[in-house]
Amino acid sequence: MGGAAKVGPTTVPMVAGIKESLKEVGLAVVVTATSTMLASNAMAIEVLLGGDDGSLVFVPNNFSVSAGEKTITFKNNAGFPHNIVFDEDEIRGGVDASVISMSEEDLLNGPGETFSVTLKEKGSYSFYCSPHQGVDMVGKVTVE
Ligand SMILES: [Cu+2]
Repeated sequence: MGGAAKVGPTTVPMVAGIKESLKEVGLAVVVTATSTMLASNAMAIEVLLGGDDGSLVFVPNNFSVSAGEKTITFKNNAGFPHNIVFDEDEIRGGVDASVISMSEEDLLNGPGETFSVTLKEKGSYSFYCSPHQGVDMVGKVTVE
């Protein structure tokens, strides 16, 4: 309890101090860099491979991102191995599915393994997990 009580009084003066020193160019640069870092983290979207209940699904399986701004990170959660293959017949024309996909044979085998992709062209893109396509492990992302 004593330790927790100290946090408030200690934190408040530090924040006030940073705001006051914004006039100093050096510190202003540090503050700007920190804000940029937070913004880019907020731009990422994480899609879980496999539901917490072990179901063979993408979570979420239908979502939107802004063109070229968000990195989509697919992360092994349950029921792996999984992979992510964009359907060449169901993605925006002119985009090479093989460039944004894992290969059909390539698999994420371990817990927490990831595959990331950034989509730059607007349109809708359907994707599937090749080991589980037969049980409808499919998803769709709309790039706006
Ligand atoms: Cu799968």
